[in-house]
Amino acid sequence: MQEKISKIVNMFNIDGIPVEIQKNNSGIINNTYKVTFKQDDGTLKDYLLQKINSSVFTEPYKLMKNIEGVTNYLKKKLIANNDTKHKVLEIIKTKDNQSLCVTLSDSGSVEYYRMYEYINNAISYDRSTDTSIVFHTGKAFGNFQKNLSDYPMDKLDETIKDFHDTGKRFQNLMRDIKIDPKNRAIEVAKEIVFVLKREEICSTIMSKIWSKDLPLRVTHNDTKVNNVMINKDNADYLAVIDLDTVMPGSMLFDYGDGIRSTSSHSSEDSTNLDEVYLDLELFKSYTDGYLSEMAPYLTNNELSLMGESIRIITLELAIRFLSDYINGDTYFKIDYEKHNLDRARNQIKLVEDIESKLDFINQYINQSYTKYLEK
Ligand code: GN1
Ligand code: MG
Repeated sequence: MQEKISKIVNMFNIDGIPVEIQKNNSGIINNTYKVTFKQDDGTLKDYLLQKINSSVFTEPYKLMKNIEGVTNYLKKKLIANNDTKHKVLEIIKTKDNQSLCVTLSDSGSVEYYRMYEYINNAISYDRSTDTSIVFHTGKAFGNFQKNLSDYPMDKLDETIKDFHDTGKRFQNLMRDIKIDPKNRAIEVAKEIVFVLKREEICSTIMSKIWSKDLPLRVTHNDTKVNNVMINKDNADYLAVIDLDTVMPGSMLFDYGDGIRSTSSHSSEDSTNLDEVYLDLELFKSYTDGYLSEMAPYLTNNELSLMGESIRIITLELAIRFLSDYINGDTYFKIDYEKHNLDRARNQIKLVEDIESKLDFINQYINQSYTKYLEK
């Protein structure tokens, strides 16, 4: 494996020779490696190599075109705003000036690799209980959306069709239960009933987008806490990463998913369900961070659905993990047989807890909105 990876690494336009390759295990879709180069002057420099999961992202060139467009635009915004504190992902091209290195796997399938500059002096957290880090994670995604608010949406390709169409995810689950290729549906009957009871909320956001009651914006669509690089020195954010799903969408999915992933008291696959609940201090911090950037830009309809969006996106993840379990674990990477089932149960517990706290959540969002609108 190492030998193959170093061959791929050498296809990129980088000075020096690769001296170390380390696998990085965060992220449950693509494969990521940290690669250290010894440069011609003897100093070391790190890069990030990723193998794109091409059964999830079926058109890698379109995806890279999206990322090139968005990162170039964001770089110009940083300069225009005199923002020297934050960074933008930097794509490293291949020696023949392509954004992707294409190779064949041992079984003959086509594989796509890309390289980024490594963001130094930064950490990405899978979970953090530090309210300052959570505030800055919310701020990072709010700032990302704000800076892309005038990016021409027609330049973006849809990298995964119907990605946050929760209603479609629900229908797919119904289809998967019928086919039930691994005879697992019976085992998850209780979870299926939980989802069935909530069918109605699955179409809340998308139906309002179709009726134009909610605006489409350029959104990130995967606002997991580990998709923000945090500055080691001061807990400020350095850069938003994982831009594969940047597409036209609703800010509601970004905000809701940000809360789902930063503010749960336990990790996404924890099986100790008593410890899975929405931590309100973290929720408040993320909301403040997000609204400190985005409050002036939101419509009334967006504002009024922010609380509900947390519940909807968490239900969407429960549905996706459940579908993947029923289908025999073909989408998300798993570490053990029932990993997707544990993730689904975890998200279901989180939905229940969010539901019990919705009044407080809505009240706090309004309070925070008013505070940041006045600033
Ligand atoms: C995946 O690749 P990663 O880990 O950042 C997934 C997200 C899910 C998340 C759940 C393209 O994100 O939608 O919310 O796992 N990305 C894709 O952990 O499906
Ligand atoms: Mg990621």
